[in-house]
Amino acid sequence: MARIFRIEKGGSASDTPRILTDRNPVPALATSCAAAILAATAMGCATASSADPDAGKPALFGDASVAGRPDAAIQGIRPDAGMPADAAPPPADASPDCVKGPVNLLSNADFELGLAPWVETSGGGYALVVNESEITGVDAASGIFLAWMGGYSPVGGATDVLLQDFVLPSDATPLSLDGMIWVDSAEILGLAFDTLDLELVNVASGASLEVLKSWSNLDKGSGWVPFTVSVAGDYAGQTLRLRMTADVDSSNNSSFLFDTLSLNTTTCQ
Ligand SMILES: [Ca+2]
Ligand SMILES: [Ca+2]
Repeated sequence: MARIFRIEKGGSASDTPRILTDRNPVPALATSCAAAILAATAMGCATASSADPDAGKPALFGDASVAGRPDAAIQGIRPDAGMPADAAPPPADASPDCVKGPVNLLSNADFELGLAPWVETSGGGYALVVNESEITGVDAASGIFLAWMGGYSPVGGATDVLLQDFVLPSDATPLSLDGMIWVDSAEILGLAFDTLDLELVNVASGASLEVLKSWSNLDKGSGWVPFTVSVAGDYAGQTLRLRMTADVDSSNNSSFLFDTLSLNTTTCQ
């Protein structure tokens, strides 16, 4: 129908130049064809005129099957002819550059850089990250620096706190902590007078999430002891705090020494 419509419209004087330019350089043919349409059908008109110049204008009708049509040739040489329009995009969660591997989420985990980024609070006003030379008979488990909690017994007791915040990646699993501890104590009775709690804290709320492990004067020994604890909860994506809290009473010193910590998980790197 479009073809017939355009021929008829081209019959007007005002439209003739555009029609000629677009599709019919021979007005006589258009006239002839129009006459044929009046006498027969539109299909008959198209078939009867083998020299119809419109046959060279495929863009108007999209018939690529006609031999010699310009668009047929163009499609034949298009470099992407016959190929899928585009390769399927990768899934949104694909991370080709991600290689999962073990990481230690703590910074300065062996204390060799001094205090930062650990944060200390000592009831007795002591530095909690020290050089091994400050403790008689003790060598650091790694390097020359270590954490020393307690070791004094003031009236009313005291509390030492050493903590570090860290971000647990959203894909991090599982989570565990290992390190070296040395508990020394002058306590002689079989009761826990001096204690140390190692726990995870939610930084935003300040709430304790898990007490990972506790020690007391009852764990006293004569050297470094390795320890490993697993985190039970799923805190992926949260900002957490690893906190060590030593509570000592007013007599018989107990010391809790830490070194070579590693907060282990597996995440993209
Ligand atoms: Ca160390
Ligand atoms: Ca004590």
